[in-house]
Amino acid sequence: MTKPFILVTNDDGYLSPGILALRRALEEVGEPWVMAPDRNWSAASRTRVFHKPLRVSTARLSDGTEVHVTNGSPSDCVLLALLGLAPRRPDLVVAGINLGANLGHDVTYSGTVAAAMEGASAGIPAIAVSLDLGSEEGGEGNPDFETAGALAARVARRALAERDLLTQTLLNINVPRGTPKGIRVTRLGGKIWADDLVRGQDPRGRSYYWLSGEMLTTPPPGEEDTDVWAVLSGYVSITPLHLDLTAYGLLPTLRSWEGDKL
Ligand SMILES: [Mn+2]
Repeated sequence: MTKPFILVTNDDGYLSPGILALRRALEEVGEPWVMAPDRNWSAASRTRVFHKPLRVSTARLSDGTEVHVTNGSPSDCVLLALLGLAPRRPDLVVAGINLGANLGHDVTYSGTVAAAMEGASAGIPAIAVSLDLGSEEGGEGNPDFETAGALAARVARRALAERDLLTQTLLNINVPRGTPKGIRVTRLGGKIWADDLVRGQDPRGRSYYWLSGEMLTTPPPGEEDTDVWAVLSGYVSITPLHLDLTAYGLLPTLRSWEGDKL
């Protein structure tokens, strides 16, 4: 039997230690094939580069394995692979391991989740894997890729076994800091950042604005079933997501508007 073919990508760029750990962990599950961005696209969401040509080259990770690298976005990586650059259609798309959690409303900013969305949109089971670094995000830190990698491999095996269930759906996995207390299957929580605008002046006397903020650090009470609560409480969170953003609850009320005179 041929091994499952697994497309691996990320939004932190191919030099991120997260993709190295993910690729290695997925070798236990199938045949990983990497197409990753040549730079950091964090918070790029589902960007699609169509105003300039994409280039693809090969490079090597620090363990010597060959990867494919592009100037395109995380979503472009998946599209390039699906539209002919991968040797065959992937059985699974896995994005990560992202340096920083992707929880609640943040999933719509995330390039990691967007790459998994691209897989889901093509009808391929997909997984996004992110590691909470708290305030260390973007800094030095000492991320524990062992736990996140092992978890990604375990969920990948399950996703492949349930592939008929996971069409048009992705699994958003977030791993907490420290040793996880367990696994929670969750719904999306809310806003996890208290936004802040930092104003300053550059050396030429012009104003600049830096969009910044503080991440929530305590689990929001009354939201025990959410991804935000789970990760801030020390649990691994698995949230099934789909691309249908329709607010079904509003449809019956809004349909009365259909009778309005134009
Ligand atoms: Mn990222």
